[in-house]
Amino acid sequence: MENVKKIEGQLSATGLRFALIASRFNSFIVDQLVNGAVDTIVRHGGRKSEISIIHVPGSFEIPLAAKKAAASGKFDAIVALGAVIRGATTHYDYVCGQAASGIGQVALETGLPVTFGVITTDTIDQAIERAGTKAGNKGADAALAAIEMANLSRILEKGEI
Ligand code: INI
Repeated sequence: MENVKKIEGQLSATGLRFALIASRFNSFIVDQLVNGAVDTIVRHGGRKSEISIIHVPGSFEIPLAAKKAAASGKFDAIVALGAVIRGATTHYDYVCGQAASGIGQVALETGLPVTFGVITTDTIDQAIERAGTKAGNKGADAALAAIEMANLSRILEKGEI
């Protein structure tokens, strides 16, 4: 649209530092999300040496680790990676709810971009589809969102608007 000021983050990871918070639960899926996230960061100009992978037991524990990583001041963005697959119990709903709201809360409380690469599905097949097969790779998507938000945050914090 003409005469409208467009403000958006670039998709360049050059010079940016990332923390990937990865759950060990359902690691056969989460490992693929981690691979997708690292690949996306590197393909957008980031360096592997500027990526830290922080492991937590399950998706429920991601928010606390993300909060502490944000407080360290060592990262420009955080990518939360996990896989919550519905079982026969209601555990799924509690883990999903806590992971989603906790991750969002960390971003708002700390002001650091924290993106959501936690797959929530009914079946293992659906999770596999979202971890680098038919439905793309949600880890790669979350890493791309983190790159964009880190650059957008810099623009907004500098007041270049
Ligand atoms: N954690 C997950 O990351 N995915 C799951 O599917 C899952 N299920 O189904 O139970 C899960 N549970 C563990 C949870 O995240 C905590 O680690 C655990 O409750 C200890 O606090």
